[in-house]
Amino acid sequence: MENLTFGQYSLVYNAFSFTFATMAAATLFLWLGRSQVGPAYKTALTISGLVTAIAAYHYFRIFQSWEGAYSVEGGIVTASGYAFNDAYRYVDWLLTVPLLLIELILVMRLSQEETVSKSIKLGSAAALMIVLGYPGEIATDIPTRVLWGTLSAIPFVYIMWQLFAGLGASINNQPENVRELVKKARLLTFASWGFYPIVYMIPYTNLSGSDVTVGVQVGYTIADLIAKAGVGVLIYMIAVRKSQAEYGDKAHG
Ligand SMILES: *C/C=C(C)/C=C/C=C(C)/C=C/C1=C(C)CCCC1(C)C
Repeated sequence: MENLTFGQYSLVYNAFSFTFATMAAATLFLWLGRSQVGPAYKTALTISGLVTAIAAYHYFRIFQSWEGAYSVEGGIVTASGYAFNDAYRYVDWLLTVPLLLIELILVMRLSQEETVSKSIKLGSAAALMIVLGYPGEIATDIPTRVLWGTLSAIPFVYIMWQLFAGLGASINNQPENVRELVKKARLLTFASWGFYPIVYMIPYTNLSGSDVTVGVQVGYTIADLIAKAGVGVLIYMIAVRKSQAEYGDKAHG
C-alpha cells in the first residue's frame, strides 16, 4: 500500500465508520418494521435487514483492515506493511447483491413461479458478475483489470436489462398507489449499481497512487449506502403501502 496524507486516511476512516453505523441502524429499522406490514411482505423486510446486517459486519471488518494497513504517527500516515483486504467487500457483495435483487422481486408479490424463476436467474447472474469482477479489482496492472471488468459487465448488462424489460410488465400490474415507489426503487437500484463500474474505472484515469485508493474506497462506500440502506427504506415504504391497501387495519401483527 502507498502512503496517504492524514486527510485522505481520515476521510476513508470516517466513511467506513459512518457506514458501519448506518448499516447497523438500517438493520434495526427494517427488522423492527416487520410488525408494520402484512404477512406477504415480512420476508422482503427480513431480507432487506439481512443485507444491511451483512454489510454492517463487513464494514466493521473493512474498517479494522484499514486501521491495520496504516500506521499514524504525529499526523504522518505510512503503510504498515499489512495489506488492506478488499476481499471483505467482494464477499459482502457476493452475499448481498443476489439478496438485494430478491428483496426487489419479493416486494412486487409476483406469482410463486415467477418469484422463484426470476430470483434464480437474477441471483445467479449477480453472483457471476461479482466473481468475475474480483480478479480485476485485485490486479496490479490495467489490462488485467480491464479484461475482468469487461467480463463482469456482461452479467451486469443482463441484470440491468432484466430490471427494465423483465420487471417492467410486473410494475404495471402493481397497485396504483405503489407503482411510482416501485419505479423509484428500481431507478435507485439502477443508478446506484451503475455507480460501481464507474468507480471500478477510476484507475483507468490519470489519477494514481493514493488518489485511486481513496476514490475507489469512498466511491464504493457511497454506492453501498444508497444501494443497501437507501433501497431498503424504499422497500419498507412500498411494503407498508401495499399492506394498507391489501390488508387494511389487519396489517399489524
Ligand atoms: C451492495 C452491493 C452492491 C449493490 C454491489 C454492486 C456491484 C456491482 C453492480 C458491481 C459491478 C462491477 C462491474 C459491472 C464491472 C466491474 C466490476 C464490478 C464488480 C465493480
